[in-house]
Amino acid sequence: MTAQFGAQFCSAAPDAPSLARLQAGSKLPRAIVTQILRRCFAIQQPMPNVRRVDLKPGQRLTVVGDLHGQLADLLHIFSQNGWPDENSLYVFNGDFVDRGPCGVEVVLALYAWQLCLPDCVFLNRGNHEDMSINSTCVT
Ligand SMILES: [Mn+2]
Repeated sequence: MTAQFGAQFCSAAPDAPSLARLQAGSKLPRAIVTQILRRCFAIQQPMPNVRRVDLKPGQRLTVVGDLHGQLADLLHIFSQNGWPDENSLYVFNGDFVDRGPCGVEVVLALYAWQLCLPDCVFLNRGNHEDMSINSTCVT
């Protein structure tokens, strides 16, 4: 998975596995979804429960919370604030899913970015990423 995968994933490029296509009702190829989930599990499993974010000079940090399946909101934030990179770190404070219509797409986009830039994209699990909550949440 290349460092550009996250941007490609979120772009509207015709040859990219893009979220814009997902929004239009297309499905991602199973192989891509499986690859994202497996690779993300592999890098997340050894991570500590609490990850410290130390900003270096020139770096900025954006904290995003409660996306709740709102893919349009995530893409709007990226369009206004820029893609994550080594000078623009993001912390996503949980509640990625439930309530909104695109929880799977939001999670896959966040995972894709974390895979590409694990030291720039931080994901904190919210209570809606707990089985007991999201198995009972009605949208
Ligand atoms: Mn919430």
